[in-house]
Amino acid sequence: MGKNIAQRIISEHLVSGEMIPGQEIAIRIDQTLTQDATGTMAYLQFEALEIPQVKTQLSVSYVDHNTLQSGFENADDHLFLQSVAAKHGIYFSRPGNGICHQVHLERFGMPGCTLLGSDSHTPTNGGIGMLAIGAGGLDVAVAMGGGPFYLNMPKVVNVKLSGQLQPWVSAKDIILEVLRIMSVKGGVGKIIEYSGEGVQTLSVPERATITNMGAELGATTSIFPSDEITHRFLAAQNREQDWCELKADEGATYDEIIEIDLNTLEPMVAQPHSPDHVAKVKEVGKIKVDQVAIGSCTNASYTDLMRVAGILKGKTVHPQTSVVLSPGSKQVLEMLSRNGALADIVSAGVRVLEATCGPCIGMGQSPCSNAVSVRTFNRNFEGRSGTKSAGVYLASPEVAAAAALTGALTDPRELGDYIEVEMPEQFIIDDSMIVSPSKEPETLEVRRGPNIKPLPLRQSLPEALNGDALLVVEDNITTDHIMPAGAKILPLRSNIPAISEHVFSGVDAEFSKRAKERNGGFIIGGHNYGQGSSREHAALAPMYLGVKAILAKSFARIHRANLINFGILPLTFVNEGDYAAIDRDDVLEISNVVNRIKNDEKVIVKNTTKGTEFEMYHGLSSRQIEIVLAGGLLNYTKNNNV
Ligand code: MIC
Ligand code: SF4
Repeated sequence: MGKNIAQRIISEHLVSGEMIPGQEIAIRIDQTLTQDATGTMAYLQFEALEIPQVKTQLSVSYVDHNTLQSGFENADDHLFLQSVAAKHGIYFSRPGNGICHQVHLERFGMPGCTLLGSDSHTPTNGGIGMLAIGAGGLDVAVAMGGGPFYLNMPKVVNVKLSGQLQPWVSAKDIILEVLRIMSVKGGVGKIIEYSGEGVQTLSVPERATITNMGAELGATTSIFPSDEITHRFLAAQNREQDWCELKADEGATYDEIIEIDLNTLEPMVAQPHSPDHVAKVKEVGKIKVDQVAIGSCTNASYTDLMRVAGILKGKTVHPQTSVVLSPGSKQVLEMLSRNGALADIVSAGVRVLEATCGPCIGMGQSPCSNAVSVRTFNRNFEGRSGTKSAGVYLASPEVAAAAALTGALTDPRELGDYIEVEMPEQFIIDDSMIVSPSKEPETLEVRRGPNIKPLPLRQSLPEALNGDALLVVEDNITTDHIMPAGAKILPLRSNIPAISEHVFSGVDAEFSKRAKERNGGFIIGGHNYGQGSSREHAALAPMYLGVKAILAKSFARIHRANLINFGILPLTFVNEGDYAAIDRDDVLEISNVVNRIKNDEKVIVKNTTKGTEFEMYHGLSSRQIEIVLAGGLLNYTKNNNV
């Protein structure tokens, strides 16, 4: 039987398991990437494995998140990352060189290879035909040490694109349409593979916009074929040798098919506070816009920003609207500066930032109270912008630029003639901001600032878990709820005791204090608990506070894996109705847990406050059982010498 693209790459990298959807498999990882906000932990974990040099074909450490240096912490972390990279065979992309996914696409991504990244938007490189998966830093550390990556074999969904986008409709509108159809949990346990004649109308950066935001579906990853367009993109990056053709076999089958006619799409937005709350711009109407933010790993490519420059050229942004732009990479910024487009942007009154994540992760540029902020980003969770009362609308660069000029949400088709932008035949290539690893690693000292605290570890799983229901939360709780980011909290990423004070702070300011006073306990969640980012701090900090298990209706993939990696049991309700019968502060008891898990039995939870009892599934593979029993992946890896 013919294979689809995802199955082909997985089969070529399969280390163990059978490719049956839902069953655990392990794959070999060719390349890894980290970014600074998850990277400090990942490299502390890599150091704990005591492996001198990475065993991957290529590992890159990027600095793009924690770039606002309002104290010594971030700068110290950058030095740690640079020195640890040099010592262990890792390339280091300096702050200012760009957002990890964009730079990786430009300079390193290779069709047909596997990429594991400690960032949930790692699937961006699916735009170039990589099997690119986001994971917690510890999984990436293990992969750097040559270990395989374990995941459940996903189903493969085929999104067939026909027709061609109409003027002013863009790649962002395609992924918003997919989100409208599938929802933020519709992609869990699935790979989204794109095909159809519509694919040939999309450039590599446009494809990358789509695979990037596939993360918001909860999908394992998304992937495009590698074709002549991919070939030309790589040639324009002086990387023709990295190209290979990649297409589904004749007769390849899929678990699900979704058809989208590009001709019928219109400019769209995702309304607050969820990426799947999608509507047409003209349906939402001309609401007043206080802020426009253009950039992020979703929409800050050369063509995206050239179109923005073209729209703004010779005009001035609306006097009531603050407009900010962060380019995706140094390459993009340099090209825009050399061809004059940056001057058009500056002259229009745009506030230009460095090539980093910036406002996307609340690293500055938080909007005003009750603001409407139109952003070309991928997430609009409540409070993520740094302003809890703000409503963020996710949109294409075209919609954002139209709002920048008019001060209101505006269908860009009202702007008149479409602005065509050609893909360059040759990008400006200058890798001087990428530092190669040292040739004499043994002579190097790793630099550790006072903000870098040792890794907390968990003991092996005890016979019984007792404690209070510390918090009861709804469906779709994001890792931004669990472990908020932003300019004030992000600098504490290397300091678990300090960052743990902020767990759930936007949901319940007393959570951390309560958890500590009561020696930990349980969190009760709805569906899709832990959606969003790969930040393992959303597991590591609750672990530090003594959280023993999460009782939820269902989990997001990366977060569930992170919980297991840090020895927190992710349990799902056998009867979802039992969720409603638990109140905050109820005392819960799980006895004989080790045996029950070992014997693959359901776990029984006693609610001693209510005098009730109910069952939970653990759903762990035999390997995951070993990890949980050992108190986490680091203990397991060291104990087993793997
Ligand atoms: C995000 O977009 O939420 C982040 C910040 O890039 C995270 C990683 C992190 O929290 O450091 C992600 O997407 O994984
Ligand atoms: Fe950075 Fe935002 Fe992309 Fe996360 S989603 S990697 S914060 S630009």
